[in-house]
Amino acid sequence: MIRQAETSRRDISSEGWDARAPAGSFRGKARGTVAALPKPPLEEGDLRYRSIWISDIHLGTKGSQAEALLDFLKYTECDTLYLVGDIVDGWRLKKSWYWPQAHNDVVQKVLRKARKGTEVIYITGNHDEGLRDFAGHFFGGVLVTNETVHQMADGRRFLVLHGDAFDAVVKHARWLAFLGDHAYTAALTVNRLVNAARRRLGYSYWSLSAYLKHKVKNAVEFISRFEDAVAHECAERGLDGVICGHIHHAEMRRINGILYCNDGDWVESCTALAEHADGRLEIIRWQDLTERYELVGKTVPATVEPVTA
Ligand SMILES: [Mn+2]
Repeated sequence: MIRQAETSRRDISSEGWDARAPAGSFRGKARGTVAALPKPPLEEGDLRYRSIWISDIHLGTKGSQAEALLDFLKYTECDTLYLVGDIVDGWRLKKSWYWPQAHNDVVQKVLRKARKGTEVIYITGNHDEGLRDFAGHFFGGVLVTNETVHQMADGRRFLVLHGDAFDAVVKHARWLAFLGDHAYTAALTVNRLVNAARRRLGYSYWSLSAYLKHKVKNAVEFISRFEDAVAHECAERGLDGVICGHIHHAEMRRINGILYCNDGDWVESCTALAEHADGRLEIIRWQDLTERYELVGKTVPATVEPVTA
């Protein structure tokens, strides 16, 4: 059965997820007093992490915050960079070509990092599902794969995947919960087969986010169903946590003993997930970095205007 989530934000903060997070430490403080103090300068590559996860960049669409992402990639450095799907929006590009310089610069920046020693892993999403046929191949030093398991510095093992595989489960959660585990597993398989068939026939992917927009009242419920489904799959596989994207909603919380992490997006919220050298995880919000540091040589204004996808 897909159990009701027993979530607890207390669990996470008691482990120090929030308390020791440098980028998030200004949250909740009076912004007026912070602004009056001189900010520490931040130069290229100053923010070092073991791993960084970013997803849902949607390059090739007007909503993509490519300039902000370029700066984020400039000030951060990591051993492993995970691109967790929907990086290039293949569907939109098929409909109408939109490829400004900044979008090209993001691609170049990532390839440059790969050349200079960063391990770059591209997990496919539903908007870049054309790449799914190339899983297991390297492109310019970037490994393309559909999902992977990441081992944190402290030994914990996390499933890393985009998350669209759970769309059918989210959509039909009510009767699946009633029918139990076998139906849940079957739904995952059906979801994969149906979408593979749609892709071969040239149909576009059934979009959860578009569906959510039509069901605004239920958005919160859908997000929690998604989180429960992903965490359930992770528990089935005996892993400690999961890192995904897809729903454009950054989050880090415990669901039935599983640490559910979502790295958010670079269309609306401009967020990433990062692992520190000791295995500690943190959600990084670009807005927080611009407020906390004096960004030396940044290319975009400090305030990122959110754009709806
Ligand atoms: Mn997606």
